[in-house]
Amino acid sequence: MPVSDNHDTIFAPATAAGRAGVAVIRVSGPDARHCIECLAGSCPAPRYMSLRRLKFASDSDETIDQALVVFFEARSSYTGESMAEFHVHGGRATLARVLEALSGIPGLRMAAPGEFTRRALINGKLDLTQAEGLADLIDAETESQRRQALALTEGRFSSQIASWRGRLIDGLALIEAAIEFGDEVDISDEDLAAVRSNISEIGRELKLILEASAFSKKVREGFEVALVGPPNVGKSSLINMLAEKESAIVSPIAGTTRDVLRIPVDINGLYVTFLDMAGLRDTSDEIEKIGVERALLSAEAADIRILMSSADTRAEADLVKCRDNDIRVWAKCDNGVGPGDINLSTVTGDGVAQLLDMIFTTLSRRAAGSGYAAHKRQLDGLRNAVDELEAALNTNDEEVCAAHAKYAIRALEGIVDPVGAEDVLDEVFARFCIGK
Ligand SMILES: Nc1nc2c(ncn2[C@@H]2O[C@H](COP(=O)(O)OP(=O)(O)O)[C@@H](O)[C@H]2O)c(=O)[nH]1
Ligand SMILES: [Mg+2]
Repeated sequence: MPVSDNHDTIFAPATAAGRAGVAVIRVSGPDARHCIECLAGSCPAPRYMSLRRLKFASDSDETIDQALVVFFEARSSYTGESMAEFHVHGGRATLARVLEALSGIPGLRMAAPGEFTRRALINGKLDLTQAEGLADLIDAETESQRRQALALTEGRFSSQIASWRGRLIDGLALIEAAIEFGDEVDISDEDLAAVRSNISEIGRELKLILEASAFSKKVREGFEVALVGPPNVGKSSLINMLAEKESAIVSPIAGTTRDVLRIPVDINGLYVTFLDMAGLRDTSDEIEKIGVERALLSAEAADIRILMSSADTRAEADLVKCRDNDIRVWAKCDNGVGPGDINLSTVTGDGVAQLLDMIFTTLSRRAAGSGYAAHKRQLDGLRNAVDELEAALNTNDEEVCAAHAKYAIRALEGIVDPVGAEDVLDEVFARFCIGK
């Protein structure tokens, strides 16, 4: 997409396509007021909603709809440009006709995906981490995703970066003064030592965010919980119960499940994907063998494994090694209880709530200190800054130290404002939908 040309006026539906009570169409650019005048006759006072009869064009007798119309002046709009909003009835035909009317106005064009937000960014209404947060907010399906995205959108990460940047600039000023005017101004060794310890403290804080980011990333993308056990232990029955539908084939024939099946479940606001897979056993069936290999790989990569056993199945010992976060489940406890963290039955429903609770507790324990930086781009920037800060501390040469501190500052700045990096912006805004 080309850099937004602020002489263009763009429009797009802001609400999802399909049948709905109301559909909102947004317009941004210098002709926003003119659009309202063309379709609604006159422009209402800024930020006041007004009920208007929309005409197909200023000289047309055709009424398209009764709609609420709002005008925003450039300084107080989402994009930082003049904006108009038409809240029309949400039928496909109405929406299509209003869009047709708008495209008939000279100088107007349909917006590209994310173009409204891209204009907001160019006009300084938000920075790139906030824009990334907005895209996440629109995609958020669970509570934890929503909270994390909102923190990013509200600029929590940006202000954190601004504070690191400010502290580094203060330190850098002192080092540079020592280099330039060491003979004239009185900068003690203690002052320089304090700058170094400040740099090291900032490096530590950055690393904490990076450590927490593994969790933030999982909140954004989802955790994986693998159901592991011998054939017929009841893995597919359990996943169907969790999914509240028949997703996996359940049968008394061992070796039925072969592909890895992924079922998303919302556990108290955490986005968790359960993996059902082939039962682990030695088998001579070539296809089942591939299923078992895939199962072992998926189990290895999962955040938590539910290791299942039951009275009527024989575990093939040592196929998976037990890990810290594994949960051991004794299945089919309606036939009698057994060893394990939880006794569970998909027939009576016993133990299922307890299992979900345990998964939630285990995952939220890892949430301690979780942050909001979850995008690869943001994390790469933090890593670069950490490397530069470490290099700054690893030298006794003040000039080299100052140079690395400067690179660290630049790496941090690049996270919120990648100046001139159009490809980075293209990538971020490609994730947006049209109309945002
Ligand atoms: N009694 C009892 N039978 C179960 C339970 N869960 C599953 N089964 C039965 O065990 C057999 C294997 O179940 P399935 O879910 O396909 O096991 P998988 O091979 O581990 O996926 C089926 O006949 C199920 O009806 C349970 O909790 N109690
Ligand atoms: Mg199965």
